[in-house]
Amino acid sequence: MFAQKILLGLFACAGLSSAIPMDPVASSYPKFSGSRNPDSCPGYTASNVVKSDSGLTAGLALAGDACDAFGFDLKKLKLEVEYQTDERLHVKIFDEGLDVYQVQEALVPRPPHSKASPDSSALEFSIVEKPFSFKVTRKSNGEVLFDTSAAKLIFEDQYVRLRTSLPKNPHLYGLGEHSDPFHLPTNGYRRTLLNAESPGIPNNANLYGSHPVYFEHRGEKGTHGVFMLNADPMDIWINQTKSGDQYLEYNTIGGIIDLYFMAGSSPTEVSSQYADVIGHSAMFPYWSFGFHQCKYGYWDVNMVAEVVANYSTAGIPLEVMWTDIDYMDLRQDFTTDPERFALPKVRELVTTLHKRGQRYVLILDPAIHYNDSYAPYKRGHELDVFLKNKDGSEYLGIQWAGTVAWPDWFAPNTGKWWAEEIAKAFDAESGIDLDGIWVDMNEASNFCKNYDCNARDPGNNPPKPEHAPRPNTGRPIPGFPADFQPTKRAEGGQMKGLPNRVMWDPGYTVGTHLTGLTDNTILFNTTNYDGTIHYDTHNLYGHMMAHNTYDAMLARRPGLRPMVLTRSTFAGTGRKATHWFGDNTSTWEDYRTSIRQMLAWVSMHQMPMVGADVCGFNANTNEKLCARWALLGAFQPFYRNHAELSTIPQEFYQWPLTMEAGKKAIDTRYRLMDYIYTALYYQTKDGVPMINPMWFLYPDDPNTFAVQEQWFYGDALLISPVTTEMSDVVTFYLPKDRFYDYWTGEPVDGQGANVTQSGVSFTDIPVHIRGGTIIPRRVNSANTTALLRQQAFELVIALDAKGYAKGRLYLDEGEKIEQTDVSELTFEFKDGALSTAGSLGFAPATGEVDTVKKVIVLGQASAGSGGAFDSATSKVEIEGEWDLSKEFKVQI
Ligand SMILES: *[C@@H]1O[C@H](CO)[C@@H](O)[C@H](O)[C@H]1NC(C)=O
Ligand SMILES: *[C@@H]1O[C@H](CO)[C@@H](O)[C@H](O)[C@H]1NC(C)=O
Ligand SMILES: *[C@@H]1O[C@H](CO)[C@@H](O)[C@H](O)[C@H]1NC(C)=O
Ligand SMILES: *[C@@H]1O[C@H](CO)[C@@H](O)[C@H](O)[C@H]1NC(C)=O
Ligand SMILES: *[C@@H]1O[C@H](CO)[C@@H](O)[C@H](O)[C@H]1NC(C)=O
Ligand SMILES: *[C@@H]1O[C@H](CO)[C@@H](O)[C@H](O)[C@H]1NC(C)=O
Ligand SMILES: CC(=O)N[C@H]1CO[C@H](CO)[C@@H](O)[C@@H]1O
Repeated sequence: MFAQKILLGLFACAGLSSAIPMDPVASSYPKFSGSRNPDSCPGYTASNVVKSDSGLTAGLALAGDACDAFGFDLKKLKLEVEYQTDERLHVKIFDEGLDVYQVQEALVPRPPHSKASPDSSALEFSIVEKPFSFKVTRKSNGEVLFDTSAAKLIFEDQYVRLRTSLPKNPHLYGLGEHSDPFHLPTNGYRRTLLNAESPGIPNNANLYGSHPVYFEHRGEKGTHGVFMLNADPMDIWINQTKSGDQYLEYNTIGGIIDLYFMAGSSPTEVSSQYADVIGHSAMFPYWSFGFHQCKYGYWDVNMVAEVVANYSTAGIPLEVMWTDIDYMDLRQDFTTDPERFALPKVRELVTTLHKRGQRYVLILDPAIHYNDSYAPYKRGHELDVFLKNKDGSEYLGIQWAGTVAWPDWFAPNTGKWWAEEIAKAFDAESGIDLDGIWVDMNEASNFCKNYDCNARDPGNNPPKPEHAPRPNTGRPIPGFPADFQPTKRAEGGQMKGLPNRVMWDPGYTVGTHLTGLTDNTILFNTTNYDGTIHYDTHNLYGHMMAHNTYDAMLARRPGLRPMVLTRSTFAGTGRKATHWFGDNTSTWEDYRTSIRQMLAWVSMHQMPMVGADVCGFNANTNEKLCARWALLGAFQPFYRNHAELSTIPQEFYQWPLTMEAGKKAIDTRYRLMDYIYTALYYQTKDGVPMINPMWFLYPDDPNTFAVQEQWFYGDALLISPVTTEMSDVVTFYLPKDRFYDYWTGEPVDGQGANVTQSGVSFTDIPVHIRGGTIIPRRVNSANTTALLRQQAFELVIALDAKGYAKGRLYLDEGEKIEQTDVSELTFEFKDGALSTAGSLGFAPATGEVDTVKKVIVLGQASAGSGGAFDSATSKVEIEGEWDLSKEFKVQI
């Protein structure tokens, strides 16, 4: 959540120029004085290559005079190669002295080295000693996947370059977070990874998160993935040399080279292997698939209640109500505005929501109002949880609350303090008994542009909330208590970062959409408690906040799966949190963008519970866009309508078309909830994505490689929305396969060609079932997910051309972390009969139902032995009663 106009206003009054000045303040910092000529760099020579049973090590020495292109060349490096599993190869190049920053193990736990043998590995590592380079080859077909002879390695304190050559016209994906084409450009393309406040989610720019992993698809020759575990700001160039040689090049301003090669060879296998590297997604509660409503500008608790009531009156199921920073007193975390969101009244709201089977989620920002009479600050100060200046005083910035201090997530008490504040403010008995937490502005976003900002100047404070005229407090800053701890400094050999680096304008300039590297965030020279500095750890700030919030919610609601939504992320954040795509605009362009972003997040970044702000965040939406978006969002994992302060209201009940579309969308989504919940479960278990890009299921069909406006919801439902303004026509691709129209059940034979469908009303969305699949769904929808669980099931069997189909269903209680009674069912249809198998431990709670009342077979040539047969659509429907807690067979 972000109000662009406020920031712009702030910049204007701060009067800063857009050029990045040389650091005028910190004369103690060395100025950059390198050659800026990477072509002159000598590269490295390998020696002492020692092979072991499952890898090799070597020493690397600078092969000539230092070039000091954008920093100082490191003379001695080490190479470590591990065949970790048969499908995963780990290649690490780091400084001999172990000073260079390495991402802390606790933040991104490393996968185990299972010591596979080079002989059994799908990949082969080969080394050229002089000039040093290495190659990774797929053994089965000799495909060279990675070859660093494309350019000499450069390893400096503030610049690391590694280039690999690639085949011509490579099919590359991933490298989020961005809003660029799903199928990445290959010429002159720069991907910057530098987490930043990004209003309008611009194209070709760094956004809120960093996921340095790419998937490369080579059609029938296989798919592989490459993950670079480096959190420093970086540019990844995908470009061609003058002579047309294709390459991908990492340019980081620090850290080491830490590469994980994942052999695939199918795209879903790469997803699974990546999940094994950075951690599998958490399982999120059943209710988190319900429909969510939020808006910045629900300016009092009465209005929040009114929105809930209006949804009800309109007959549109609302599962989760959210409140943005409006609820806070003076924009301070853990407070409620005494007039507009009086605590007793908010408590009453939550009690009422809970009684109705609905949920409540609130926002928190990382920045803590710097004010001695603000208890969360005071307690945090006493526990020494805030980032420090060199002199031990707290490092200050400006955020919604005005002058703020920032939690240092590395300090020993910070997690505990955060959890205690959450426990206190959201205590079920005396506070707000919320169900989930949304963490925002955690890149971290700082309204101070850079070191030139006087955070203590009340004139810099953001305007007070609209709709809430209150006295201008002015907020003079009190002096610092004497008991501040001096900041710990890094000592050598601890992988905490080299000393004496240039903080403001290192030689290599990453391509941020902000005007400077360390703009509008926590200054890069700020030291963390463990001695690392923000220069290296900046991209991990949101990741840490999200993970700490998960832990806090778990402590607050022991045993229950936390629902934490975060804006800023790093590789592995999905282990504990969900994400929305940030602050975009109510435009058709952004509606389309949400599709390709979802594809990358779910299938490549292992963050399955994602989605865009439905109907758009910034600027006014309209009835038709919002109607289409209601349907689009229903087939994305996280489904929340949310808008900015100054926009018109956009709840689904605001317009007739939107209301009709929203009802249909939610009805369809809810009936399919167990199907998608099952898909999430298998993603958490196996890393197999719950949303499939079309090429994941048709990897041999080149027509699918660049498809970014269609997707598979689960692995059975192909969604092909109308994507252009005020149109009722959509052209979409159908691979050569058997499909069925989801709405009519009619068979549609894909020809490996585009199909144009017209007359798609604003309350329709084309959906096809892929032949060969079985979809469990509820016979009816319901107003809440709790009531939904009281509906019986039906099974939709969509036969492939050979009369075969299979599917699966996972059933559990829905919210507990430790599940004891679960079912993992498989359904199979062959030789004219449906059969079930699997573990059958699920016992429905009182009122819940696990019976199947209907079996629907699509693509059946004749009536078979019973049931109603519709020859026009070749559909058979059989009613009956089958218990999912027992194995059963149905003969058609
Ligand atoms: C960071 O740099 C700024 C600007 O030069 C300086 O005022 C500040 O003291 C530095 N902070 C630390 C922790 O060195
Ligand atoms: C891509 O490479 C070409 C050829 O080396 C070069 O001229 C061009 O500047 C590069 N593109 C960008 C955007 O740097
Ligand atoms: C709720 O509905 C009423 C009646 O249509 C309308 O006047 C009111 O503005 C709505 N309130 C909100 C917050 O949407
Ligand atoms: C701190 O907050 C209190 C309570 O809101 C307020 O009265 C006081 O003016 C604030 N002090 C400063 C220094 O901002
Ligand atoms: C289908 O249409 C899209 C959009 O017009 C186009 O880019 C694509 O190449 C077409 N695919 C095929 C197989 O014709
Ligand atoms: C939800 O509740 C409304 C109002 O009580 C009712 O009309 C509607 O049928 C319910 N919807 C579902 C899907 O049960
Ligand atoms: C990717 C994308 O669609 N970005 C758009 C987000 O919104 C801003 C403001 O409308 C546009 O300028 C971007 O192109």
